[in-house]
Amino acid sequence: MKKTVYLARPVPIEVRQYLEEHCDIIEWQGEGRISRDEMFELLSRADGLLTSGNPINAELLDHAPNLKIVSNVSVGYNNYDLDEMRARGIIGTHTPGVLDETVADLIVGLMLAAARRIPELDQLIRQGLWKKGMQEEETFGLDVHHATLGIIGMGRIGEAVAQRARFGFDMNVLYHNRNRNIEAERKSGARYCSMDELLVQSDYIVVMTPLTKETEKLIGREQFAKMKPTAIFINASRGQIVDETALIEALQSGSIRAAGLDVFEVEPVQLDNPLLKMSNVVLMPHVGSATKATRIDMAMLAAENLVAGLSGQVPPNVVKELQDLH
Ligand code: 8YV
Repeated sequence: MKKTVYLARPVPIEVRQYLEEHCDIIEWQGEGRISRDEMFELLSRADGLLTSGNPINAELLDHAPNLKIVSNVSVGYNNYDLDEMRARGIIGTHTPGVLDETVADLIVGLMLAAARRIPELDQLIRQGLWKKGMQEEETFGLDVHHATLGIIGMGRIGEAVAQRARFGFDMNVLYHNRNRNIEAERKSGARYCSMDELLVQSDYIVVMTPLTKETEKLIGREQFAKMKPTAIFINASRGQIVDETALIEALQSGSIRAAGLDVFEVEPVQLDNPLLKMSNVVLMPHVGSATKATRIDMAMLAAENLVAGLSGQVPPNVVKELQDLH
């Protein structure tokens, strides 16, 4: 008898077809957003859940008596309450690897856009402000080539960024991580250093750590104060890793030069957020992995994780904190 999978988000047709071969799919068929009670009704019938971002907490799990596996269509899994999942013997999976290059592309795009003021100067032209006799200094940006890049969190995506920096822009790459990443050092010549040295030495600072209890608000007033006044700060990981009030203050005071952000403390970012009024900030709507090919790959990997977990196999991408459950 096929297991029942609750699709809490849409999936590409080829992924739906794959799932239908192996499972019975249930999903919200109504208009607008699903209500809490309607979601709980679907969960009450589910053996597996495919999601990206639903908080997997005690309340949700208490309404899912048959649930065996939760599959995130994302590499991050800060939506998982790992203790509650463990207490119930429910495994959680994620989608590492398939999105690394796509996210790294966006991070380099944010670096270039912030350094050369691409959105700001694009608007200058569209608003008819490009005038003969303009002072050249009005359009100056910063060089990326041969500058120093500091990567906080040298995982797979950090490694992909380091390679782009080293071989695309001849950058000097520093990194700070819980542990040395010898492979990254070998592949891109990245040099391990302390957080303080990275903050003081770097022209570009990229945060790429997972969001955990340890990394929440990792970058705050103290860290911004150590950065160069010409530093450009990039975050495409999770907004909560940064004290956003401290970031706003650093940008407004000139303590750092600019920022490129794909993630925010509150998403979607609110219209009254001061970041939206700053010309030295490049904003993207949490689209690090948002190319068609990559999102198909992520959804397919999440589906394969689900099917493996529901057929008694060890899914290939169980999150490390729950790997002993299977
Ligand atoms: C997902 C993300 O890529 O992968 C992650 O951790 O940050 C997300 O952007 C997106 O939700 C697609 O599922």
